[in-house]
Amino acid sequence: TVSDQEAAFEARIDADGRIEPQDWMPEAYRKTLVRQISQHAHSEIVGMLPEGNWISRAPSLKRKAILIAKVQDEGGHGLYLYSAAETLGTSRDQMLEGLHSGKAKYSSIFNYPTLNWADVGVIGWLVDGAAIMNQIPLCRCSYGPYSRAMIRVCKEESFHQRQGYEALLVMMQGTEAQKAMVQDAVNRLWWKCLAMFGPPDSDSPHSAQGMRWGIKRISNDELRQKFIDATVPQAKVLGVTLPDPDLKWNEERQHHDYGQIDWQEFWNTVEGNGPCNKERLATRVKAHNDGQWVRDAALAYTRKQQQRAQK
Ligand code: FAQ
Repeated sequence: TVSDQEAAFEARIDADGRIEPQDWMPEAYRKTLVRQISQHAHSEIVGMLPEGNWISRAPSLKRKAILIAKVQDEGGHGLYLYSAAETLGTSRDQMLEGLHSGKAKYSSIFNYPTLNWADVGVIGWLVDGAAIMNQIPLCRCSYGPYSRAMIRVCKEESFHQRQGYEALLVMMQGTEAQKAMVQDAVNRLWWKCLAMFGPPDSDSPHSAQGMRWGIKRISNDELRQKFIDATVPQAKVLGVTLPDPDLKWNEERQHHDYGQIDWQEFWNTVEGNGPCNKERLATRVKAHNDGQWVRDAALAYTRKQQQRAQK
């Protein structure tokens, strides 16, 4: 009966076991996973765009090769995640329809422009850095396919983070103009990266249930704090200032205190009104439509193969 199945599910969650696609699960568990995985997958795919804009303008062959590899990795992450969502019964077409119609969410961070080359380095250092901080606990998420996808994603993200930090270290040993570019990129992106962890715990509707189900292991605010504590010494080595006058070590808490995040600006961006939302969505829809011939050709080829096999 359903109540037996529910009891088995609860027992598995309590024992910190994994739920697999063929297992019974409450509809609300399935729904929340599809919501989060869809949002995560779309973030990877839309996240290709701000950096993709710099592939043709990378300052050297080496930087260009690294950047192409990184952007390709992000496409790959999107595909693992769409596959993970398929195991929950939601097709890739359904998810793409949600993205292209503006209904589905993706990370707020990708709605800000990349204005100079240092933005590419800062995306690696801070955006991938924040992504890793959030995704390491997801490697222990209760849903098997999602947790396993995260292991490989995290390995690749850590290469992304290192390449960004290294690119910035080189720029910080360069000319005054190069150093100013790095500082400018940090100034524009720092606060947006802090918002990547989601709203404060007190204002996060999905947190309590997500924690209860072992989808979320560490809360939004705790991860944000860990990220800040890890980043401050890295900024010092780099020689940049993090743009927050309230940022300082609190001996009693053994953490850094920090200033107020502009949550109104965050929600405004999440709701579709950030500086680049329209441009990002239009680019994505165009890329999808321009790729129609590839999907048509692949389907025609498969059909031909099937017909031949039947003869
Ligand atoms: N942007 O109740 P909560 C990357 C939404 S990394 C937009 O706290 P939850 C790698 C949230 O969906 C970025 N929306 O929700 C890369 C919910 O709305 P809904 C992607 C946000 O799910 C690097 C509402 O606010 N990583 O792409 C954001 O418990 C470089 C209430 O929030 C992931 O997605 C936001 N920042 O916690 C690629 C990781 N924050 O669904 C390219 C997986 C919250 O009710 C270049 N996701 N919202 O309409 C998660 O861990 C969680 O979903 C959270 C949010 C922590 C993001």
